[in-house]
Amino acid sequence: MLTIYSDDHHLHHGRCELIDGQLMPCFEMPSRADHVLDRVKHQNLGPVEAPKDFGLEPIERIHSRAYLDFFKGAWARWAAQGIDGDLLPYTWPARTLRSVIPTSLHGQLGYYSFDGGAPITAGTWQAAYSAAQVALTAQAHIQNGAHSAFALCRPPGHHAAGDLMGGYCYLNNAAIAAQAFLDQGHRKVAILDVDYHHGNGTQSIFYERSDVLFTSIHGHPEAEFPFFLGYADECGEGAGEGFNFNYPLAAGSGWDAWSAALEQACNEIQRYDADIIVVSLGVDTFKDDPISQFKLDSPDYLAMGKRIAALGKPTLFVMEGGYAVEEIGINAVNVLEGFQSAQ
Ligand code: SP5
Ligand code: ZN
Repeated sequence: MLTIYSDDHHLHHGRCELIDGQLMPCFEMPSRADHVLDRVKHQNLGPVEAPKDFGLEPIERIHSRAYLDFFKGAWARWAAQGIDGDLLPYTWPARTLRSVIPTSLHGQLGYYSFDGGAPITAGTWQAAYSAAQVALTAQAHIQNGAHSAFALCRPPGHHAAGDLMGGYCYLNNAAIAAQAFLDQGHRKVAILDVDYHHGNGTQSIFYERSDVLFTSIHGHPEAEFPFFLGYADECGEGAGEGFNFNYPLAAGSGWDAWSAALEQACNEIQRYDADIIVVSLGVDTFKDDPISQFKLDSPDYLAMGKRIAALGKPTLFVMEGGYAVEEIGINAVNVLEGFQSAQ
């Protein structure tokens, strides 16, 4: 399996995120992707290539021009104020407030974000832009006939909506790739989001559409981030009704409960008869993940890959979360090896 990887992810190294009432060192750190790359090489998964540059156009199919302009220019505006530290929001247009777009940097930052977990640093735009190109390059490889590819994206993407950053995510790499498949002639793309957290950004982007089926297995939002989306009764709206499937699971869930949900998601993907599958591959379902509450063990990820392979469709894997830094490589590559072994 071909892996697409860019060193540009090192340009994004946030200092702190707001978590448990404190500014804590970011769990989403550069060594995550380094460990995955090391494991890809160690296991001889296949060649590793740098991304091509497809420009902004395929990104603008998912994200608004205003959001992209803000994100691209935010650091320069912040640096001009001469304040030390990352750019982090602190006020959001919650209920009773107006969703106006203020002129001030922090006002706009609140408007274009939903949590205090996605700091903007000097290199965040470039890293996120390159991660989107990683996803698009892997997408192009499948478009040209490959059965699978691995987009080793960092920063991750599935929490990012059309004009919203948050949850360590800025550009929705999986959604950008899914849209590219459609723009290049495919009719139906299924997204399988296996990250521990609900992919609220991806769901919202495709919620009123039937050309992308969204399925997600995740910690129940009653008790888990992102709290305000990811319930089982969210089924899609308008033309998208019946094309959104959430499988929220209780804290402490292990492979038995998780694989039962995977079975249901796979049955929906089969019924949908997708041309292509995009997997939002988070491995923060691991038992030792520092911010998550599921109990999957490393061999379970091999079984996960095998089950996905049994769908028999061309499959693009897009890296999302996973914060047990030492094991993230083993677990992510286990999914890919499980997939390959079932070919
Ligand atoms: C891409 C991705 O996986 N994003 C996840 C963002 C999660 N941010 C909020 C984490 C809150 C964790 N709370 C448990 C803290 C344990 N001390
Ligand atoms: Zn996650």
